[in-house]
Amino acid sequence: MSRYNIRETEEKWQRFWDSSQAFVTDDIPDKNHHTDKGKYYVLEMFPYPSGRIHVGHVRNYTLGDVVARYRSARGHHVLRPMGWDAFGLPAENAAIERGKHPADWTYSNIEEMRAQLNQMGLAIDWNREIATCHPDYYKHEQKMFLDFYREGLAYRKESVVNWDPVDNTVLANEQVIDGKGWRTGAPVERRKLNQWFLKITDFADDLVEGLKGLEKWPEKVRVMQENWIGKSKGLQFKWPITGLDEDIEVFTTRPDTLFGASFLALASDHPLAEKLVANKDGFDDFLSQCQALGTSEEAIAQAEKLGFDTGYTATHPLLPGKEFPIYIANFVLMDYGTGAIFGVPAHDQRDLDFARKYNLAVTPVIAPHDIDNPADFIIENEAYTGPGRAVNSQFLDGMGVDSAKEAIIKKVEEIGAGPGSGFGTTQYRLRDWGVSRQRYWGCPIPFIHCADCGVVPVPDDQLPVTLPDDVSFDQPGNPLEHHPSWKHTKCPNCGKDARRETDTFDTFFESSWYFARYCDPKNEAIGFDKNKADYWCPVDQYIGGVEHAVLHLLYSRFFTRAMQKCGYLSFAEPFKGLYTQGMVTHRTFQDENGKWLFPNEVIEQKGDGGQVSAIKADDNTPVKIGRVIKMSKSKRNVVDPADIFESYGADVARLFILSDSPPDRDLEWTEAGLDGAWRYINKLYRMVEDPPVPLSPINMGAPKNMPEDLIKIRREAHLSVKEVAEFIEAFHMNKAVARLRELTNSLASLSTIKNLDEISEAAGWVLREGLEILVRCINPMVPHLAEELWSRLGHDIPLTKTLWPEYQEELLVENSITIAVQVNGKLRATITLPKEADKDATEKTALSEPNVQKAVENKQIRKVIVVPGRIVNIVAG
Ligand code: ANZ
Ligand code: ZN
Repeated sequence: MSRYNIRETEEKWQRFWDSSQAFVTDDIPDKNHHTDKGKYYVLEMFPYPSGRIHVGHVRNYTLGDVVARYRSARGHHVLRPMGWDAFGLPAENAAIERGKHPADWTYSNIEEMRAQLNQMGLAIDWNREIATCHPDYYKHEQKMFLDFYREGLAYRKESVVNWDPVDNTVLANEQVIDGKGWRTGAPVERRKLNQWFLKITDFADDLVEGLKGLEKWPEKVRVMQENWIGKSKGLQFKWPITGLDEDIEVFTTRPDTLFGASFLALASDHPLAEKLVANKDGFDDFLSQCQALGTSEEAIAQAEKLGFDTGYTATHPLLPGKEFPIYIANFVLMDYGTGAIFGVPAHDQRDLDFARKYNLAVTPVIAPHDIDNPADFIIENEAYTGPGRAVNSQFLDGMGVDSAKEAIIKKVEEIGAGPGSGFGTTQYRLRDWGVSRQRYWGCPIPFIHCADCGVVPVPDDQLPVTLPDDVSFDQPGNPLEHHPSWKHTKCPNCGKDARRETDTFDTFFESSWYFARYCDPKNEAIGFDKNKADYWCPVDQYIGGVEHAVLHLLYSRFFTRAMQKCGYLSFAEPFKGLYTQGMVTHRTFQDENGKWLFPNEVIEQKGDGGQVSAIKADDNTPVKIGRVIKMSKSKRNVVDPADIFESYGADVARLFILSDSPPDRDLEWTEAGLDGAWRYINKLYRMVEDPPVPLSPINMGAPKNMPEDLIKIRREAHLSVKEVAEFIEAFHMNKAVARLRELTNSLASLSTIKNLDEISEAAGWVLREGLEILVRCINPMVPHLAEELWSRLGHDIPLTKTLWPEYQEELLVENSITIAVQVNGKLRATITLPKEADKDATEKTALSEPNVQKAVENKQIRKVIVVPGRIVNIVAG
């Protein structure tokens, strides 16, 4: 029996797809194309060219491939590109550690990874490949940045960076480990530098609102984005400082708790702080304690609440005669709200911790509904943040939280607590996007600093500003800064000596618009033609890891709005559909000394009782099998896709990935699972090579007489066409595979069908029909095998040009039934009848069954009980 030569076959089809340009798409396809289903843009998050693809990539791109091949079989114009998110720190680290130029390292990694992706047999239009580190790509984003600047969407301001005091260099967040510089181990300091920002906050509200229309996004991602943007409605108003001609403006989301206030607190870097502390003893110490906390909101939330009493007090117009102490507090952030708060210890945990420490009053002003006498409601160590009724609150008493909020806002408006105050306001947690990085391997920010003219944009006709090639990494810091000549230039404005901006963009910048570049990747003049982007976008199906649920997706959504504002395109949302795939996990292994082992260093064995144990492959020493966790290099529980392609081929890997778990769940990678996929692929191959019944010739009309047993198989095949399509569209790839496996089994069962000799022609026809359906439906998952079988079934036109099968609606409705025939209470046969068959017809069919005849042989039939549609009982003796 012939065996399926996986590797040879896969390579053959890959060459064929390549030479026939099977996946090449026109920029704007001819409207009179063979179908009218319209465009479909499939995109997977592009990889960072680290050098090798990992199993997570394989899962991601397999999913994208199923969608792309399926959509194209449904008659869509499919755009499915691929490229490289090629700027970033690892290339610089390689340069520092191995003396390789970041560009050489990156481009050679791209070569290797492209070859690996090609081994997967992906339906990618490689003519559209982009690498973001190439000036042909990044020159366009420099132009965009200048346009954003002109529109007021880009600006410079002072902000805090991580500073390594030993290397005298700025560190990226990922270079700070436990508060220390990754190379020097020195405690990192906060420093202020002028940095470039993008005004994402201009779109804060629109970015929240837009989420509502993203129905094809996972709910959890929408919630994460919403939380990140953090929209709060509240009240902003002023408290006059006693004895000074100044006010403190606060922002609160709980105006209803105003009568429970017991102090005011300012951020340590609040503009008024200096004036209020005015050389008071101990403030410098307090300040350095605050500084040591770092900038992360998380750390600030965890830390002990500390304050510095300024000695000043403030009053509130609604609370005449009452003075509130003003503190500087470490838990108040300058860049949220107004940088100042009033503290209500009874109803805010931070305020309560603070009040206990500094002996401030704790007055409950909201009592839970089940408390009758407010005096019974006492706050101990836990603030009450739930619903209830206002108490101890003058005219608010008795009101619910929402009415009390409204009443206070109205009152504050009435008395007008200072100009611009007293109005309900909305605050966002979202901060503007700082895009400056003090690194070499990124896109240069196209500005020039002139002593006389200030910050001057590089004129459009001088773009791109390209990176210098001759850089050295032998001293710490930004190589662009140290380069002998690169940064020296002339001011475009006055012509005097000037200095180039040496910061480069955050690499999220490149990935914020790449989806649009793919629509017109060769355009030299502009980033992309507007019509082309408008034709293809938004991306119909975006697929990637949930780790990008916030930043990348939010930045892209902002960037699209910014591009829209500057006239680059006419839509606001880049990704109409989003799917986030789960992780790939694997067992972990450790040797006797606790050293982690790679799966391919281990032999797993099954004991008599089915228990699994393992030994080391090289010396047979025992191996401890550990938990199933996300594949990670540090635990060594990784498999190399290249090895899998080598030993099993791409289709097996693809099928295994799709079979086991729903794509949004974790997938446990196992040898057994791969074996299962491998066996199925060989089985399917044999179905065509060595069919269960002789296959009828291609393009033969349906035979006239079709027994019910065969109709049943046809029905299953046609039902599969419908269901597999539905499963794929719902991303239930595992169910689609399961359905097709069932169909395979049913087709295989043709060899055991009753009266085969008499109906062999019809059986051969049903087998062909079933196989042709099966092969077309499984093509998105295992395209090499499917193409091979399709051609072995006698088709000249490849599957890449073949449409999804049509199913016959009338076949799906079941018009026959199968019932049991018992003789003296024993099951002897099953018979299949038209649904409407009457008693007589049912009895006749039952008695003519050979097995029934055998059972009543030499006996007298005493009684035949027919329950139509259910059962036939024969009593004989
Ligand atoms: C009085 C109050 C009473 C508050 C109460 C809360 C509970 P969200 O919902 O996250 O927007 N706040 C305002 N600005 C702050 C800043 N810069 N740093 C730290 N905290 C700040 O949070 C809004 C609440 O957080 C505000 O409402 C304010 O405290 C505090 F029972 O005002 B609240
Ligand atoms: Zn100048």
